[in-house]
Amino acid sequence: MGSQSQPQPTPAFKIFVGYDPREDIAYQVCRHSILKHSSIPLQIIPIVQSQLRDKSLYWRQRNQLESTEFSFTRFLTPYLADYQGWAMFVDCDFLYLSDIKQLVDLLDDKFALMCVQHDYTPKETTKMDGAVQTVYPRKNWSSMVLYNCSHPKNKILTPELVNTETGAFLHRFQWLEDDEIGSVPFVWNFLEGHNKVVEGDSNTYPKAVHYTRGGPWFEAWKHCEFADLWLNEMEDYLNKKNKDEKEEEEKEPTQTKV
Ligand SMILES: [Mn+2]
Repeated sequence: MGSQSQPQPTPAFKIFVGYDPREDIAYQVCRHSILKHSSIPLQIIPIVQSQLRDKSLYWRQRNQLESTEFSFTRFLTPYLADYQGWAMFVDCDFLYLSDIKQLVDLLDDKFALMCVQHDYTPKETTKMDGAVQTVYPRKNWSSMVLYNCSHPKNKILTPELVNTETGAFLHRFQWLEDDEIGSVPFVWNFLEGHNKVVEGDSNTYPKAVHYTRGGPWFEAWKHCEFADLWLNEMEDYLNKKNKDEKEEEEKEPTQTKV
């Protein structure tokens, strides 16, 4: 009875992927793997440092210690999402094996952000020679983050702050209290070379592999764990790309040969 409201289209879930021109193929395969497994609409946006510089959103001096071009730009995610809804940031060296919907289903608005809370704390605080062991608090937490962009605490992440704060402040989420940081299962940021699959325990099977040491797109890591999965996905990506390009060519009118 009465007027029927049109079903609203589900807004696409935004995923920002750190882009580095030296690892273009890693980005392409990561993107392909996310889209291929997803049952929900997605918008995948590469975070490209040169574009942010052109728009005057990023002006930090380049530092030799930054291992990728997105070391700091990742923290612009809530800003780039207009501080609305949830959005994800992920490094380009991830390979998705599962539907991102399973991760979106875990989102809880009581948190300002959610991530895999890896524990890197070494068992001994001093090494055998008595030297102090270097501890990196929250190491790798910032490599895959689900941001509650509309959370008031994240309003602090302006371009001004992202361009001036220290790496420690940003990577350790020091603008937040501990209880504002939610946790998701480690299989969503499964660290190659660190995390291990336990035979028969499906809770340990990776849903997203993070080639944090370097992936098969680098000669030195061609034989790392899960290298075959990444190489197969690259094949799949290249085949699809070829097919799409052929279809595009066929659509164009035949050229008259002279
Ligand atoms: Mn990484």
